[in-house]
Amino acid sequence: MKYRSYILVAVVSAVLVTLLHLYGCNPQSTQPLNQPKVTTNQPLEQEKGSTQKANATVKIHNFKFEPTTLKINVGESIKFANSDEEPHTVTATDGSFDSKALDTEEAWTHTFTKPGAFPYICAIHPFMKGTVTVTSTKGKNET
Ligand SMILES: [Cu+2]
Repeated sequence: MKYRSYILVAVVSAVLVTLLHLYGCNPQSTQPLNQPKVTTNQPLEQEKGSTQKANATVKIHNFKFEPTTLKINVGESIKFANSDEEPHTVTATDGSFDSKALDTEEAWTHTFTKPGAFPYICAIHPFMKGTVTVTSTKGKNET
């Protein structure tokens, strides 16, 4: 009979320890451990070049740059985002900038440091045209 009560004590102790462990000292252990992790997912738009926030965005869609003409100030940047199934480039006709090929959902940001008009094309589809007009802000607030 003594042997049997030893087993009973042992079982009760084991249950108590388990209960304490689950609900007492560590409530988080009741949550499933195999939750899917989402941190390894890549962002939808892969940034090329500068990671700074762009002042304006040109969407490349349906073999067009939208908007076709865009005015910004010196030192501001434009993000070009390709939402076509085809690869496109943003290539200045004077060679001052070139995004290289942008895949679907890929974006490229360029900062314009010189004033002037910058016509650009898609090197893959040269009929795609756009213009960025960069305005100097020097002396604007001076009299
Ligand atoms: Cu193109």
